[in-house]
Amino acid sequence: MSFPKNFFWGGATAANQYEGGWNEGGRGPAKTDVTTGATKDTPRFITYMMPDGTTGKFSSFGGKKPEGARLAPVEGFYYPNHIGTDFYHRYKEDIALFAEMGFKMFRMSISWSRIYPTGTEAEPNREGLKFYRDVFTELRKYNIEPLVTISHYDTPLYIEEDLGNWKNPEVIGLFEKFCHTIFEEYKDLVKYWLTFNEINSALMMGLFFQGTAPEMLKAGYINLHNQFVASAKVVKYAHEKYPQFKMGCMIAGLISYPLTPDPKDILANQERTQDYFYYAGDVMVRGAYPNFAKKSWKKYGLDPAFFEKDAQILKEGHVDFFTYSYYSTSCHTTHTDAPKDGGGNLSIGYVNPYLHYSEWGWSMDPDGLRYSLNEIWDRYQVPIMVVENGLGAIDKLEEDGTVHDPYRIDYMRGHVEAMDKALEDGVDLIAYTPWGCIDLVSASTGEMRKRYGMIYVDMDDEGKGTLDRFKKDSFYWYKKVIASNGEDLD
Ligand code: BGP
Repeated sequence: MSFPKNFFWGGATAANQYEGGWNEGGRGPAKTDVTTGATKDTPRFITYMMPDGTTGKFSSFGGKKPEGARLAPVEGFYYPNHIGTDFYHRYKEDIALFAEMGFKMFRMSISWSRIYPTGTEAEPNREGLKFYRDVFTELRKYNIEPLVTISHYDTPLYIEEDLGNWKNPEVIGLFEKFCHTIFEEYKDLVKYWLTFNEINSALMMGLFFQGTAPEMLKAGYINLHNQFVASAKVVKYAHEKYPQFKMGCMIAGLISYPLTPDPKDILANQERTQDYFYYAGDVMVRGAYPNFAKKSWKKYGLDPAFFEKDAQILKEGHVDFFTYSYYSTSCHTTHTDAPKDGGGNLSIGYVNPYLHYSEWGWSMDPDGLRYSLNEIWDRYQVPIMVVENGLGAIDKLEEDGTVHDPYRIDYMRGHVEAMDKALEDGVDLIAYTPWGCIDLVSASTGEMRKRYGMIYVDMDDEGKGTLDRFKKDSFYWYKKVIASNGEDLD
């Protein structure tokens, strides 16, 4: 086995899906607090209230609220992110379980609205700061290295609703303030930081919904640019002020293959990979827009000067390491009569006849992990972390408190083997933090039944359950994998 001695085995979570305590400790609301639960075939809705007290909802995938409406939780709907799986109250118990599995690293995010409830306050919320200090201190007690995502899908609602979110360049300053606060506060406890989770998701609309309006796609490029600038500014700041920090990017692993050897498919897939994957990676790791960016700007009638004006700051704020999420791969083709992958309306490409698919229509492709690791390493030559990976599946809690999840063990084994081979290939891979190491709320569907964890949490899609924790078979398997540094995969 080729895993280095100091390899970071661990797990990954995000505050909005895991933490709960949504209206406790002075926390302000985020958009996920007004987003309902759903299923793989129905979209999550965002709810609102009109000045006359009437209420309504619109799809979280590209819907729009009516004039005069205010986003709000309304009666008769269930909001799974309000509770998540209650890390807020149970972090000690959970961290003890992670330590029992042998975690060396734990990926989590800080809820921005727990520190600055609207994002605009002059002073941070001390109670919020204390919460994360307690969590990091608890992790350190077990020698678990925190890996902190600064922004993981939970901008304060006020910024989203009243300030126009990332299309407003003022938000860059608010983000900087937030980062300066947490850097100073946790400088002795946290070393590894990721600025934005899946930053390329700003463009993913175009991938999910073929019919997305060009103005929305155009807005995606502008939002993304402002996030790049925000990231670069705080990376530069951190490098100057806290030389011990390691700053990383986090890109959604939209890895795809041409569906056929038709050269048109090869080109189409290359373009897709450039647009959705390397566009973000190049800016964040190389510190400059790639040449193919000009083509996209032209396509959407965007003025290159808007992007080029910040060239210096992008150059000065490039990251130290690359991280990505990797669940599955898809295929790309110009032959559009081929069957689509995904579940419900969340398709990202075409079905690969050589792969098997999960209950949510996601392909299972360990070789794609090895392939992508090699591609990324060749391109960027900076250390890489796989910070999300896993199988969303329905698990059954048995009467005796056990959960038998051989499908998850098979999935993970395949991916650990793939990483082992990539290390042999010469890739500088330094960490593996599988997603939802403990069950939490699904981002795309809001479901609890789509479980990734090695720890089962008793909670269902209607918010019923004790929130008690149970060790799945995969818990014991992963513990063995970590103890043997990737050698014992049986
Ligand atoms: C990634 C997100 C996570 C996570 C994961 C699994 O895109 O960064 O927040 O949720 O996907 O997706 P889902 O929860 O939709 O199954």
